Amino acid sequence: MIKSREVDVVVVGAGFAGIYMLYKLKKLGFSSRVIERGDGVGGTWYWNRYPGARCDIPSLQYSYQFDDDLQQEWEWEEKYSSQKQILEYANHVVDRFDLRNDITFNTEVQSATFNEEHGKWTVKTSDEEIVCSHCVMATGCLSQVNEPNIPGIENFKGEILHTGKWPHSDVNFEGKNVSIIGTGSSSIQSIPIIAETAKNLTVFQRTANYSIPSNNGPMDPDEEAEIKSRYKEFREENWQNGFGIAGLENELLATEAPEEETKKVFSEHWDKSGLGFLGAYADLMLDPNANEIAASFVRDKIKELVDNPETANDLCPDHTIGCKRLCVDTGYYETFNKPNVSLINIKRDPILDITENSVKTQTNEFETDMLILATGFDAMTGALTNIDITGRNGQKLSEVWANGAKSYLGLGIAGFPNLFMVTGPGSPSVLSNMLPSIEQHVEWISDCLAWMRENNKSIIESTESAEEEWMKHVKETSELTLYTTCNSWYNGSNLDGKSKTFLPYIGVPPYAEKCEEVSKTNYQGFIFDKSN
Ligand code: N01
Repeated sequence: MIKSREVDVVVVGAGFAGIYMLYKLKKLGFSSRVIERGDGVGGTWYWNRYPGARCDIPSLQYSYQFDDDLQQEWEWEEKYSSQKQILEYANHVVDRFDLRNDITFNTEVQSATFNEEHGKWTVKTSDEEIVCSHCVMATGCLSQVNEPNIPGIENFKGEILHTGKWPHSDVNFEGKNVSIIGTGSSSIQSIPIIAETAKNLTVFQRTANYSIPSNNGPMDPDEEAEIKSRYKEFREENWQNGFGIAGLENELLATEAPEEETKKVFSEHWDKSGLGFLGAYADLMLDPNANEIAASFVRDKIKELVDNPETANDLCPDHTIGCKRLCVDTGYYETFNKPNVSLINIKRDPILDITENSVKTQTNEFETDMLILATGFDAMTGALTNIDITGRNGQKLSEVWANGAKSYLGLGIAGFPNLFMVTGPGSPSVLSNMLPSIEQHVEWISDCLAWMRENNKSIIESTESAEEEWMKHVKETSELTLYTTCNSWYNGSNLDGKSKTFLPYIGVPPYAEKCEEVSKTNYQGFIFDKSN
């Protein structure tokens, strides 16, 4: 029997966004329910358990700051924490603030429908109908996996795994012929570890990727103590640079520096900065000549690290560095020197078919016991369009977004009243440090809900004109940079049939300022209690 209940707010997803949203709603005294499809919290860090999964933003930054005792007391083991410790942290936060009982696990939201007559949403799961005033979609930017339809894949008799929904039990590669498709961050992190025990590892690469060594290691106690002694200030400083991440601020231009100096600067960044490599100079994502200096530095490194010149050439990307998400690795390129690892450039030798026990390319056949899809996600929109969301006048979100997602500030969508997104398309999200961005959105949404309650407003929605103007600004801002110059999941071009729209907003400080201005002016760009 379908149960039904009514709450003020339904939150979809119990990743870092859903957890903090729930914490804030409880503090404000709103009744709420979080629906989570996994059997535990953690979102991305719950699902992406592939070998080597870790965060490539230092954990002292990729963590909550809303509670000072929490940020002071929690001890990260490494500079870049493993998926395991990040998941432990998510669970710790949930238990510390007593949030677990407000989450319904193992439950997928099937639909959310706005009832115009009552001004309420009905959220349906397989066994429950929840009526609520507001819906907060904390569904994550990288949570709907991309499972490509490769000819013959249904005939494969071995194990098929996806990095984005990795099994919870140990996966054994020993003695197996493993094939992995895709060479993004997930693949680049897992390949060195799989190669340690697999009999053979064959990597099918469609597009080579730039990767910078993480130089990960145990947490430096002096650095930790120094940051913790001025944590608030440290967080505020980071929030002031374009991506909300320390080490990406620089005013020097690569195009104005002598060649010897750029080599020295890039070498220093290669040895210590990980993602911060792109912060070596201010013009790397603005000027193609500057970008090429950085790109050719990395290509030279690849050629130094990889013994076989043909493999090295295939591993050298030819696109703008940084316009696909930069990868950070531990021993990725060096892994191709192992005798059990081979690289197949599928642009030159395309995959034609998957059989019961092999991957067949145009010129070869690779025996395969285990096939790993490291093929990424329907990023930023997939988790939302996968739910049957119906707003005013019966409009379906999947149809409204068919030609590209539109939103006001990545928070609200015209025609979908009382529905908020955390780090939705049109906000800095994936081009920022996600944790502070999540906190900023959750705080903005909770302030708005509290303001509505105080001011007797029951319905909020963004206007079409505010949305159009904002998305125009998102587009224009992206066009000032080199982020739009290649195929990437930032612009939907990783998936056949997805509209090519650049979705993240570039620039944390102006974005945060705009959000503040909107709330200070009684939510300019939103309207309240509109009647039909
Ligand atoms: O996914 P991806 P990911 N046939 O989309 C290829 C975050 N993350 O899971 O480039 C053959 O980057 C595709 O090829 P192409 C991070 O933000 C963070 O690795 O589209 N190949 C590509 O090589 C990251 O960017 C961490 O030509 C196909 C690969 O599959 C994001 O998640 C760790 C194909 C997919 O790469 C996604 O990373 C891991 C097909 N049909 C991930 N379809 C941190 O460290 C796709 N590909 C925080």
